[in-house]
Amino acid sequence: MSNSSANNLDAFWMPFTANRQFKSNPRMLVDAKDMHYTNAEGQKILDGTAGLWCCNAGHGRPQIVEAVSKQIAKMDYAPAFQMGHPKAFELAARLSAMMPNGLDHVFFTNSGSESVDTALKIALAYHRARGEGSRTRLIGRERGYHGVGFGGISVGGIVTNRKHFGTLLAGVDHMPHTHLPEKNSFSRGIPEYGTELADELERIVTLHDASTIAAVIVEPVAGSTGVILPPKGYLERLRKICSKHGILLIFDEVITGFGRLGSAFATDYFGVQPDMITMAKGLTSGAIPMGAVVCSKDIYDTFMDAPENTIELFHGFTYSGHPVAAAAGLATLDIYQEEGLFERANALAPYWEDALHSLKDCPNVIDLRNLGLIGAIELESIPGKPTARAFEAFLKCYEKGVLIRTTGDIIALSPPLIAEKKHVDQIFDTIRTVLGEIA
Ligand code: PXG
Repeated sequence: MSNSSANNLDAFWMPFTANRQFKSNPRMLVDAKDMHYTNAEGQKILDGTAGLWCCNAGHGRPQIVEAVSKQIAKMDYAPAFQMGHPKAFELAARLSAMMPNGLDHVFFTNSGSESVDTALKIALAYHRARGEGSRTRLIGRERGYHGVGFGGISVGGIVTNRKHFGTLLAGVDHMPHTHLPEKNSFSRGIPEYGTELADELERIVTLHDASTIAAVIVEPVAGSTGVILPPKGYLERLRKICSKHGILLIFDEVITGFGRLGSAFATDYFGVQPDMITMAKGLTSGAIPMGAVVCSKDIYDTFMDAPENTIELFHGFTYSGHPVAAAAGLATLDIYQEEGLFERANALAPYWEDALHSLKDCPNVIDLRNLGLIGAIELESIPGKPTARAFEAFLKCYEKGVLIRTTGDIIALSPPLIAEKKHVDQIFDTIRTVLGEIA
């Protein structure tokens, strides 16, 4: 037996974390309720990030706790293949009812990464089922984040993944990102310039030929790489180009789903309908891991053309539609609905926007971006030390009792949708103070 103790932090190899930095000065969270965490020192920390963009209903919601407890006591697990249980069907039906018409079949996963890889596989198998098996290319975008599976990092556009993990999937191409600071800095909401960047998809189609392309995947609003917004009309144009060439359009709504923009999904916010939507995070308000891919009727029906006793899609996870996760999902959707949390986010968004843009004159702020209850503060990097300034801001905000998230030198904010004006004030007052202190 190894000599373990509660204070030994060595064994846990932490994800996406500077392990040695953390372990030299741990930030340990031990409790969570509504808008706040409590750390091991007993300090209350205001959650400016909804965990990691996931706890949209806030923390420690009794309805979710009760639903999960009841389900785990009643039936902890049921085989996901060739067997079923009622709650997965119920949740799928509820989700499908939240979707625009025609997006009505739900495949369950356990995370955003699994949702993305699932959607990409469905796209490939769909074309093959239609007799267009030559459509094998996948198109993503620079600075896209689609999780950490091999599919996701291949269509994603993050340099470090390309540097560290080899050649990735073959047959992937990328559109340019839509971050145009020279034209769009300090835009409020959707930026004006850059619609024509969607036409790069036409160039890529011309290069590879439409008959080789299966799908295009984008985040309607890119989150992880620093909040990159789609220029006015951009997503509409992508939709048109995809439809024209028989290419499936996938919206990765892992962060934009479940009210983040003040509507149920980004597809509603932008009025642009993809063929598939990937989701996770807010599906259970972060309480239990769960993800899903919602597909169009056309995609589902295409698979259902196969002989009746065959497995139509050769794909699935041990925990697809896990009963406890499904119970958490149902309770979460109830909360969203009963408390009108998406509408509430929408109502708070103008206040949020004003509060964010009040930081314009703070030291080293070179851009501010927002949509719904998302905010980004881009800081001038310290020469030769990229990421250092934002990380210092992160540490100082934490000391002062506010949790923010940073990527590169960008501060990204996404509070739970139950946030009130006083929380918004505390988040931005703290950041203003900290930016002054670290100038
Ligand atoms: N797609 C998108 C658009 C995401 O934002 C994933 C897929 C992957 O989800 P999973 O559940 O496999 O992690 C994500 C995840 C951040 C941050 O701070 C963002 C994510 C995860 C962790 C941190 O920006 N997004």
